[in-house]
Amino acid sequence: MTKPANKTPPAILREDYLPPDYRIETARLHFDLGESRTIVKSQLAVVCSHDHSEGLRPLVLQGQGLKLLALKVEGRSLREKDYEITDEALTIWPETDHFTLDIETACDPGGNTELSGLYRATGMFLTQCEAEGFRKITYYPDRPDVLARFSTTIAAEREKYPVLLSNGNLVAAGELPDGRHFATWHDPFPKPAYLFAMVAGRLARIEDKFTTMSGREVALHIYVQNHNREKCRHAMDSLKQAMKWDEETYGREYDLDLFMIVATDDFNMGAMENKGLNIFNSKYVLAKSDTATDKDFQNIMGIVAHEYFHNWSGDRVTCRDWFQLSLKEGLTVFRDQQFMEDMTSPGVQRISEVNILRTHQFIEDDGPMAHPVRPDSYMEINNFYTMTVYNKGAELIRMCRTILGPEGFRKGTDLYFLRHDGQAVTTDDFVQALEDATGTDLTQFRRWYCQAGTPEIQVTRSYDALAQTYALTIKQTCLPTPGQPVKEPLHIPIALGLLDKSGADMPLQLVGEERPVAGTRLLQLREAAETFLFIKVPQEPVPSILRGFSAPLKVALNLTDVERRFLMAHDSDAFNRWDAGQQLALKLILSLVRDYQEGRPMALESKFIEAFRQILSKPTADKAFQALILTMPSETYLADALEVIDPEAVHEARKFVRQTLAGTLQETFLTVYRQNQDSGPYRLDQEATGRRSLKNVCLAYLMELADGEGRDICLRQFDQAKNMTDVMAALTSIANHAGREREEALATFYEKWQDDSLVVDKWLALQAASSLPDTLERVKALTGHPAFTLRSPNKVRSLIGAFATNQVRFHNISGAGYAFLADYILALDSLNPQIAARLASSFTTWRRYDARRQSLMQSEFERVLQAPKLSRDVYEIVAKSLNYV
Ligand code: B3K
Ligand code: ZN
Repeated sequence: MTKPANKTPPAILREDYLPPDYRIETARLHFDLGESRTIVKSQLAVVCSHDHSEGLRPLVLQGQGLKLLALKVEGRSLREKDYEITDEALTIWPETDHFTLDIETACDPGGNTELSGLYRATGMFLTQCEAEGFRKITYYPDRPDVLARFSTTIAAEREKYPVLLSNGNLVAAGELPDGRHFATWHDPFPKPAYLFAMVAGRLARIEDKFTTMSGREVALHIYVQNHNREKCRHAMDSLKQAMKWDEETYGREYDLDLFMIVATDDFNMGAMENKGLNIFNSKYVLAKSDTATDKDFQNIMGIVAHEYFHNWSGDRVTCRDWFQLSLKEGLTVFRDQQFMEDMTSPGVQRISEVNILRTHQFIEDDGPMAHPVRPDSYMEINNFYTMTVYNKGAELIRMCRTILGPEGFRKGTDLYFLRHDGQAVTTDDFVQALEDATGTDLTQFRRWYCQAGTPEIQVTRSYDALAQTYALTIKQTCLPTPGQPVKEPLHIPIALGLLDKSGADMPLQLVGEERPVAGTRLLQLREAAETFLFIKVPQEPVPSILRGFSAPLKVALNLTDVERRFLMAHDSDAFNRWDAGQQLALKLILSLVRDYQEGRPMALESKFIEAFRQILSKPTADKAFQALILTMPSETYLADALEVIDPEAVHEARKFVRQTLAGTLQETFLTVYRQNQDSGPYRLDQEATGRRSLKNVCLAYLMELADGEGRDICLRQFDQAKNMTDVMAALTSIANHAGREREEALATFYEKWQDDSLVVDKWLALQAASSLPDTLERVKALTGHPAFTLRSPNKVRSLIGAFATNQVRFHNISGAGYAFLADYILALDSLNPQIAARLASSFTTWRRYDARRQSLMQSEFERVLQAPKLSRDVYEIVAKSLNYV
């Protein structure tokens, strides 16, 4: 097929950035809410910000899907010849360097299925403005470097919309004729339009309060639908913990008298940090132990904290342009990770962060959409809310902290917040503040922001017994990525330890140093290859490299199995203890994959089983950690290690390992399962959640056996468990085994929970993730189920999204999974392009598969591209995947 050049939207380039020509000092908005027609009046105080000695430049205001009703400058209506209007913008030619602009427009919130801008869903009016939704509400300079003080009046029918909210503080409210009422809000902090929010609806309010470190009282309000009012306690507690933590850890105090969270079922993403008025997907607010899993509780805590932390890292200091997105997202993800490390088990939390990075971000960095943490170009900014910008961005901040040390880093962030408060800045400004506060040179470190791709370090070691020296030679490489054929060496912090024969960390002394350092130490790699020479090393150590995953890269180091088992048993670093086990399992499963592919019988070596048995049977204080060590690497992670991905072989080999372990160690699994039963009331502390994880890992292994006791235990747990963690663990295993019990359990579950939308999402997702051969048929049938609708992003993610990440079923060699996904990308594209584009991303790894699968996926891509009208969102993903642009 030839490249459809005419469809290609223009790329926006970072290097084209120009400061805005006009500032907006104040924005006074008035909303007259109507379901199919809402009138927005906007009064802007406009001030010229360019040198106009040669004349004033035109003022360009972005706008989409709006009907212009009136336009006045200084109170005088403009005639049609005085302005220009296109599908994207309104342009006027100012005659003075400051003036008042009045704009009146109409929009249709009821017809807005994109859930961007102002929309109506589940009886509420809501807004979502990041990144470019404000332009769907009114004509405005919709860019993050235009900061204005907003006042917002909302008028609506009182009966249907008793609650009217916007950013800042409530300054007036009252009655209007015809059963309508109004509320006026004022936000004293200048902000870009992407942080604007407005909500109107019939909502219940849950209240609490927080006293800040300077003694101010802040009212905390969570708004939900009335039937959900009992499910907000955990979110509220998480918010208060986050507020306190940010004061203690970063010295950041909340700045308004009121902080609000609104929960909605209809939301394109997780949540949004609008100033003083966060809007959340209800999935990340609502939880009770019988409806939410331990993982849900944890996600709520992390996301509530994340959005709250944005108040400083995002709202008070914001981004100059969208290429700088990681300025706020990378920093805020890092802050929420640190918070979770402090609130839960740091090792377990770090493992889950690295798991996400290695299984998803590494793959993105290796594919057609690979981009630097600070991208250089985009077609549709919504496609760049990626793992790279968020999670790799957070790793960059973590590396800065490792290089500067905790105190230096805190000095750096203090300077950053002080220097840039109220400004829209760049990632470079952030790094500059760290440098200025500590006198550290991060020039080379900055390359991490502009180079895409996952680097690899190759480590070779040599011990000289006579000289008692130990040399580590570390080489760094990074493969080319789209548009970046050559990579420069990065500044890489490598935390490491050397273990002596007893398993203790040796004191470490590099040649030229006066005295040794105890425990973990930091090496800073700057060259393409460097040798680090340790002296006074009395015996050959076992190296523990990249402790705590101190840099986002791959490590090639030829440890023996014996050394890996030694690290698993002794490493003082929890992350490396876990990773030694993962690398052992990875190597083993990959060799079984080859056996499977070449028709040899698969067999598991007894040493592996023995090591596994020891971990399983040894009582451990941190049971959540124990559960992680007992979990085999995911199919996605295993697949990524193969030259050509073979989803079926990966699935079979992994299953074989699990079945063999279950068969050999059945009694031990049963004992550990029983020992970790908890018949008392539900608790959410680490001890209780750890027990549940360990017990449920055992249950899943036991369920691998066709004739074992596992099935009965699992059905019993499903019937009797009082908390959703245990119910879901049982039902997930049941859904992976065909038979009457499966159908009954799924039906019983739906019957019980059909009115709880979030629980129904779980029911859809676990069926879509099942490894059974009939999964696609089942998913197709579920698209016709009354619980499913294409209009709800949560439902689409739960069913279609979960299926698209089901390695073995989605990639079935028939290609039926691909055709199914492409149909849904096309169907969704006209309703909600952001969600359609997210689904399309599941195809971006297509070149990693065999020729047959490649060609099947490619033809689906081409079918999508043939669509007469395709959004910029989907177009960019598909065209870049095919190398057309
Ligand atoms: N900043 C929002 C994400 C907006 C996504 C726009 N497509 C949530 C967050 O990262 O906190
Ligand atoms: Zn964020």
